[in-house]
Amino acid sequence: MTEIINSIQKIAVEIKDAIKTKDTGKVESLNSSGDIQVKLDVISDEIVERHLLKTSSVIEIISEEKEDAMPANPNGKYFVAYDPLDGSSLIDVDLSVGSIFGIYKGGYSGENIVAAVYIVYGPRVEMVVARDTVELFRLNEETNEFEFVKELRLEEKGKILGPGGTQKYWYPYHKEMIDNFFKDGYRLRYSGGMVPDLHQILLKGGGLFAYPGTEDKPKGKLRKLFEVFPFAYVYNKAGGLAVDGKNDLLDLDIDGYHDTTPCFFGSNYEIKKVLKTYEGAEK
Ligand code: P6P
Repeated sequence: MTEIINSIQKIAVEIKDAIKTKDTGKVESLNSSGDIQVKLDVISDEIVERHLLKTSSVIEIISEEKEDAMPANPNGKYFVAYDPLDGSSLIDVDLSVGSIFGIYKGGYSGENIVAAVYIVYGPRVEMVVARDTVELFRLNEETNEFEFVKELRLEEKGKILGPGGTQKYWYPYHKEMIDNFFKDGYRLRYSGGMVPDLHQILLKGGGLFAYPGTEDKPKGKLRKLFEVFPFAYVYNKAGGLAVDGKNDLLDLDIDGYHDTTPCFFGSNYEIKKVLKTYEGAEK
């Protein structure tokens, strides 16, 4: 596991440099989820692939940017699913973006995830590593080494709300729930980048991030393997909860590598409100 985390640190430094120097133009291709790719998506994917394929403890990798898994080292024991540059379309408006890594043992499912790592490329470059606890590291740009900052824990109840999905297509009961949170004084914090949005809630004491099922996307938008399971793992290990509206996200399996799911990540108080709202709710 340490070997993988060391590889991810090298990946982060190279992607950080690429973001600052490479063209953010679009390429003529779509990724496996049908998202338009920018050149940095392809560049970042190549950086991750190069490092993980030579990481001896990795047996297989799969990228959000590619249809299928890729064999790595036959004697490895970890399956790594990753989103090399989540929210890349935000780079051309100079907003923070991130890389997400789910580390699985025995195959790809919520139950098989054994660690999660994400990187935030913002005014600083930070890495969060979730194993038994959740640890924050910050890149020392002079040495290009990540330095431990602190352990992260969620409060029982927070004050930040990240309401994703197209509001026009929210189910009525979901809209009422979100409106009630705002009436309770929650602060809206939503950039359109899952990594910085969830990082902010984690570091600012908690709250709720929601990307629900909607009339136009009943299964939500965010991908189980590359985005949802890793952040569900982080939030659970930080003392919070992560659900699809009814089930713990880490109890879910996958039908295909690129499955999506409605997802809610947050402090216990807010997630219990979500569960109560969605219990028996009619669409
Ligand atoms: P919307 C970025 O494209 C992403 O996959 C996540 O990082 C983010 O949370 C979500 O999509 C934003 O989606 O529909 O609000 O633009």
